[in-house]
Amino acid sequence: MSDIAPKLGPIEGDSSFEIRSGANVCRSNRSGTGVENQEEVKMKKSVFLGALTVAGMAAGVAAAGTMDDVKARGKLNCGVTTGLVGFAAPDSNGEWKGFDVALCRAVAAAVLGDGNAVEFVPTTGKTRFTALASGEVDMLARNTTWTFSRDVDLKFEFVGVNYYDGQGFMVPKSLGVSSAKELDGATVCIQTGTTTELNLADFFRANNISYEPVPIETNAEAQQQYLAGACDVYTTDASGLAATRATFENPGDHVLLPEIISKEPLGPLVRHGDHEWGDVVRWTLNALVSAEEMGITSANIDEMSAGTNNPEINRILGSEGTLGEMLGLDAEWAKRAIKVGGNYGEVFAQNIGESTPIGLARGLNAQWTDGGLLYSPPFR
Ligand SMILES: N[C@@H](CCC(=O)N[C@@H](CS)C(=O)NCC(=O)O)C(=O)O
Repeated sequence: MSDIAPKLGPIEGDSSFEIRSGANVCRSNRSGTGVENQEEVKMKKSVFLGALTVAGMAAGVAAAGTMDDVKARGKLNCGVTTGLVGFAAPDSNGEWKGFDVALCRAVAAAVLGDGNAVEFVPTTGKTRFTALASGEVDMLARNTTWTFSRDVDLKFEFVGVNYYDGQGFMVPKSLGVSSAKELDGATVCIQTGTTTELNLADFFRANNISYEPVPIETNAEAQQQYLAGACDVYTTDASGLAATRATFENPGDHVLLPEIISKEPLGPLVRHGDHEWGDVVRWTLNALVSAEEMGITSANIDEMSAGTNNPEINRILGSEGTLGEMLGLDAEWAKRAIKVGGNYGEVFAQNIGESTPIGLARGLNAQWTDGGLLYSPPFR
């Protein structure tokens, strides 16, 4: 971790840094009813101090020009999770695989011509923002929810949404619970520094029920604690619950409760102020989404890039127009990005889709043409 980490994270023993709720760098309280008024007052003070620190760092680092740094380094430093199978985790050969990993590789292929030119930097819910603000990573592709305070206060730029999600609850079937509203008095495993922590407090408060948080830092730890019975419930993004349950020995012994208590638009982010770099990451994601909409797949991309009778496909794949040049890249940037892992739909199907153990339906993540929310702006 970079040496500026302590500036961003909560400082032990300094009560003014106990909760950075608005910025989602928080420590759980164990009072059982979520965030209390007294702590909200402290939060305001710490958010102000934290914002100054982060703004200073982000501005300093962004001025350097991330694209030039990445090109000079010959490698993209991509911040991912510490491990969430299907989204980002090393396989048995130590090779990073997953839905978020595919986006890192696509950006590396667009900028550096090589989808393997990526240093995957594991980050937790707590360390991810420090890693990005300090310049330790060039981007985050890590189950991170786009919120007002992360954008405005922490000074990051979410360049799009690659997974529309919401927060859910998982319980052992043996608990006999069928609704989150029946969880009064439950112990809840929850990752610190997340929106999850804040939504949980809101949900229990709104329903006038109490809980005992069991704070944990990584998904691996959550899984361990939950399976050991240290908490009755595990709550996080519904996609994360599905991914975690898929790794259990007996997934059928655990149920996801029907309530989805929040909106969690998950997407890649970069530092505020470096628009050239933000554009590259944004349009790489858009290229994967548009490719699916237009029927460009890893199987037909070579053929299509020779030219088709659809001008937008030609502009994406570089046989017409100068979009690559406008980005500071060559004509084939998007072709390379799409070729690495396929279009958005291929990446989804291969890593987290219905035919994988994670088994996620496209749902909100279907193309707008299929009733979903995926909608890339036009390539023109
Ligand atoms: N989307 C939420 C939660 C993100 C989060 O940290 N999720 C956990 C649970 S699915 C995760 O990705 N853990 C992976 C890890 O521990 O490295 C946020 O942005 O705060």
